[in-house]
Amino acid sequence: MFRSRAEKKVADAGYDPSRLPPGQYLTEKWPVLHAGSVPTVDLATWDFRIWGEVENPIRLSWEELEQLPSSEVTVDIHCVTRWSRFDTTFRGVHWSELAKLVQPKPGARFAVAHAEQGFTSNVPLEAIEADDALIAYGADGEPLTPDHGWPLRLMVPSRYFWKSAKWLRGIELLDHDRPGFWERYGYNNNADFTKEERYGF
Ligand SMILES: Nc1nc2c(c(=O)[nH]1)N[C@H]1C(S)=C(S)[C@@H](COP(=O)(O)O)O[C@H]1N2
Ligand SMILES: [Mo]
Repeated sequence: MFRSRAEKKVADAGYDPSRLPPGQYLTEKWPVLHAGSVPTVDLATWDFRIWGEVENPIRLSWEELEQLPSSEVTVDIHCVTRWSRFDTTFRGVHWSELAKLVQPKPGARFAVAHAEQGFTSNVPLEAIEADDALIAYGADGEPLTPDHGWPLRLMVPSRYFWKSAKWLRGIELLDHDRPGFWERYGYNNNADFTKEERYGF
């Protein structure tokens, strides 16, 4: 038996219903969600920085970022507004490649993603160290579209999708946690969708 109509729909679509986190429903489309507007980005002046609790802060141009080894992962994404999308394939640079360059200090435990227009999101460092997380520039075989974060976004599949900052410009490592944009607005700091950590601390 299914716990909900939403689970039955997942099974009818040919997926294992246990893939649907509590309180979510499956969508075939990929909705677009963000505060503010889609920023205008010029790759010629664009840069990506990593700073904070690192031995060697870096600033990469688009060309330099593109030349780093890339990898691909296929993940399910879960928005706090209750839609889930299964099997999106992302391409990008794994954190481990960037960690080789910056060398996080032993005290580095949290990451703040910095995006265009001052948007931020925070995660424990383990969340971006995970095998299936990426600093992503492609999805489903194409470059990201502007509304999904082109040229670069964070993709942290272990949390509700608001942690996955679009139009990413940098990552700051910290020895303490610092709530980001939606977290300060009342969204849950940890955002584990398996526990429905949606709102409140
Ligand atoms: N820069 C930026 N990134 C953001 C947001 C935002 O407002 N600004 N919203 C987040 C939220 S709430 C969600 S659900 C996802 C949506 O990503 P999508 O539009 O690619 O589905 O982006 C996240 N990343
Ligand atoms: Mo969201």
